[in-house]
Amino acid sequence: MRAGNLRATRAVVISDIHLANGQPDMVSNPVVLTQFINQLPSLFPVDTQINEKLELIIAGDFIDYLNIQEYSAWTVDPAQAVRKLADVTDRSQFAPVFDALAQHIQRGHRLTILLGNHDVELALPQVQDALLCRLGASPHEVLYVMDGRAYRLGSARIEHGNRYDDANANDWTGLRAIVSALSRNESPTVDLEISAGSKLVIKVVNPLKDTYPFVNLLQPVGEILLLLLLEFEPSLAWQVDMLGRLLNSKRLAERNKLGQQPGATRNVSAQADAAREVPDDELLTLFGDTYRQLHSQASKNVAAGDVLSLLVRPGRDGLAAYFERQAPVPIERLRKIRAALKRIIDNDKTDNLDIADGPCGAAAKRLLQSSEVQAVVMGHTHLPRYYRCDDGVYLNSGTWIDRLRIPHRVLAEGAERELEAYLRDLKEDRRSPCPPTCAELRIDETGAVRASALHEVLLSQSNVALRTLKGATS
Ligand SMILES: [Mn+2]
Repeated sequence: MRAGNLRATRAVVISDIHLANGQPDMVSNPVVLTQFINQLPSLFPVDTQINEKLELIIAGDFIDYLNIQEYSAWTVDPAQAVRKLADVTDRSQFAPVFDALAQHIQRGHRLTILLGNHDVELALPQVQDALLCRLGASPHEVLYVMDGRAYRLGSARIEHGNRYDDANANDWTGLRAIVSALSRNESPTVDLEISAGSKLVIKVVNPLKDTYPFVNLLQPVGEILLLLLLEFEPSLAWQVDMLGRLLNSKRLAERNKLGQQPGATRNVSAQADAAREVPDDELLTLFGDTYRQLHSQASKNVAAGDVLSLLVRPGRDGLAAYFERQAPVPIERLRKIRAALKRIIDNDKTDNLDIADGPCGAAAKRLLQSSEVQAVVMGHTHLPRYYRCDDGVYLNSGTWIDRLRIPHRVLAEGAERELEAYLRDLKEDRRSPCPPTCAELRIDETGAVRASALHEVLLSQSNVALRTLKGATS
């Protein structure tokens, strides 16, 4: 049986917007988002003959609580979490985004918000109330899907996708107990298990943002990124043991390569790891002991207080310090940086849209095997995707943050000085990001997915326009 819908729907999915107030902003042009929401009815006109409804679905990581000051991996106090939300919605550059959403609801369109891994606080009842209040909406007018289920819209299944990334999975069991208590203004009696990914953002990525404003734009946060950061800031090296332990649990990210149905999500960051990966020979040659230490940490659980003593502070031998005193960066170091960056790009397969890669892609293929499921939409990876097979279609809605495009020429052998110039530009926060993307589904009144597409959203003058990358919906 298909999930009941009985209403034709033109569904637009966006995700991974990461609105926050930590500097620098991950979304440098919120005007595009505001315009996009304002123009939804004309960009995606509904078929009035069949009484089609327009629905905007925000599929996780809408707000980035990990990047709202004061930084914390989890804000359980509802009053503080509400204040942090207001710190984002009140910002002059983001307020129009929320005004546009309010207008979207006022016009009678639908809004559905799913939970991600950077905005777990949106599950708190007080935060949900505050957001409704900001949008001038009643509980009936915004659908929150924040209990671990996939959003079922006809034969489509929509979810953030972090369920298949053990290092960033949500502790739904703990969260449910907490929100149950908070909905009655009781005090929660359990602690949330905070994911290893959240800890890495707070302990390593955020402290380096002032010096290297692009670090939180590099995805995914993992071993290669840490090798890169070690080349940026050699002072990190004395803590390599700690990083290795954190990584060990971060490497859980690669454990569920097949996108299998996960086990219990309680204690997500404390499970034993799986088989060791094969070490990368080139990285071993270039980075030697550092790589060995990061990569071959004995399996240890990450305890709650384990990373508290981790201290990340830019030093005199840091890349930033070289730039400051206009000294040339040693070639050897640039070569290591190149090796790490190359792997980050290769991992991304940035230009391949029509693949179902990684654990999210594998999970989507598995979900599509059910005859009831015709389309799966996820976010989380920040990589837009449109993959079609006999069973249906998998879309990834991509991201609205400034996704870096690293020119291949600066990564060529012998182009070390060009790489240095590129890094210097990045350090000055000169970016040329990829455009944001959205996924679209047209679902008929029987619940069948009739059409699907992946679009880029481009700003021209003060309006936005769509460029369809894959699929077609009209
Ligand atoms: Mn995410």
